Amino acid sequence: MSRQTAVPAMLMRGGSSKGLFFAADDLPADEDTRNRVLLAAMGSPDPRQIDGCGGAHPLTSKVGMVSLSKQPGIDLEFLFAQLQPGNDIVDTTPNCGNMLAAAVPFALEKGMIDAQTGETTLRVLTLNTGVLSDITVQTPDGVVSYEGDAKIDGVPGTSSPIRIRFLDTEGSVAGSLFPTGRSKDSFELDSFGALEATCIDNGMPMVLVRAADVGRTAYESVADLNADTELKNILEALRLVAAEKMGLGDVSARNYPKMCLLNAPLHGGAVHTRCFIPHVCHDAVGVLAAVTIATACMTPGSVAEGLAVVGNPASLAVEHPSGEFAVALETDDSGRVSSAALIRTARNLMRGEVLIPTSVWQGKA
Ligand code: NQM
Repeated sequence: MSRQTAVPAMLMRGGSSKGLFFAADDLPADEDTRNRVLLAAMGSPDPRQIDGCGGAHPLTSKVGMVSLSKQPGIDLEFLFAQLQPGNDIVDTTPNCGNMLAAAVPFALEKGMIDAQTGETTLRVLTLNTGVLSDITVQTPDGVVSYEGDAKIDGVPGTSSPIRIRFLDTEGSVAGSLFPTGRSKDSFELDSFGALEATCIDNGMPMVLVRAADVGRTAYESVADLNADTELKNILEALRLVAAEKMGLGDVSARNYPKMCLLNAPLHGGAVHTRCFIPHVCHDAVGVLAAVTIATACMTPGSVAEGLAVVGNPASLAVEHPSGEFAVALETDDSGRVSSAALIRTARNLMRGEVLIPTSVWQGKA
């Protein structure tokens, strides 16, 4: 018999992210104890996460918690937690559209809710920010299917498609789409001078910068950008002042706003990007980050103006280091983006129990 506390869990890939999924009821109800359990499960704050299940990278150091909803018209509630290799913060403030993609497969695998035959669509409330989405998973014979023809860049091979339609992403964390009140601001940085940026939140708070304005192209490799300390220092200085102006306060210990360099598309898409989340360069682009960037491309006066090539809002490709991310935006009569649809894939990689030292949690009474 193990002297540790066994907590049922699944290791799941959600889009181009990966992490542990739990039924919320299987975790401690008290938030401080729950956070200590999650840190132990993932192995943070050790940067290598050697004593836990985390993958020593922000994209593989994530947790999803799922429960049935008691609210009318909502099927599931999803809570995302970002843990970082290297610190002991369990951040449940921002969204993660990639991990969200695995929430419905997890609930179906766990038997929380019955699948339909063919496809199963559930309405999911993301508790982090209150965002609602309709998520459709392929369930031939009433069982989740992971095999199919859908390809998402940043993940090898093909899988069964998961359709996500976000219903209300505007101002998810910052309260409004343009939290500074403008589609473009100029910031005076001590170390750099004046720098123009668009501060925007359509599901993810972001600060967008023209790559040329910081002497870069956004066509550099992820490895080169991760080694570019001068650039990272400029972006962090901008992030801290922009966040204050966005009403987000002191974000030095937060993983948002995300930073993004923009340039003209190279491969027929709408725009080319290099995102920082916020201190590591993303190998692809986040889901709600892509929705937010695509929204900026449609906005007159943003820093994307003059770079972005916007044809049909129903098909906007955000180019990133490992390919492109297609977003379909719907707009209302005033031109405001009212919903965003996209395809992700996910896979259950392992199911079992995560073992937590009893000094961290003795389990439920
Ligand atoms: O923007 C990375 C990811 C994400 C978040 C990050 C995400 C989103 O690629 O919705 O998915 O921005 O830290 O998983």
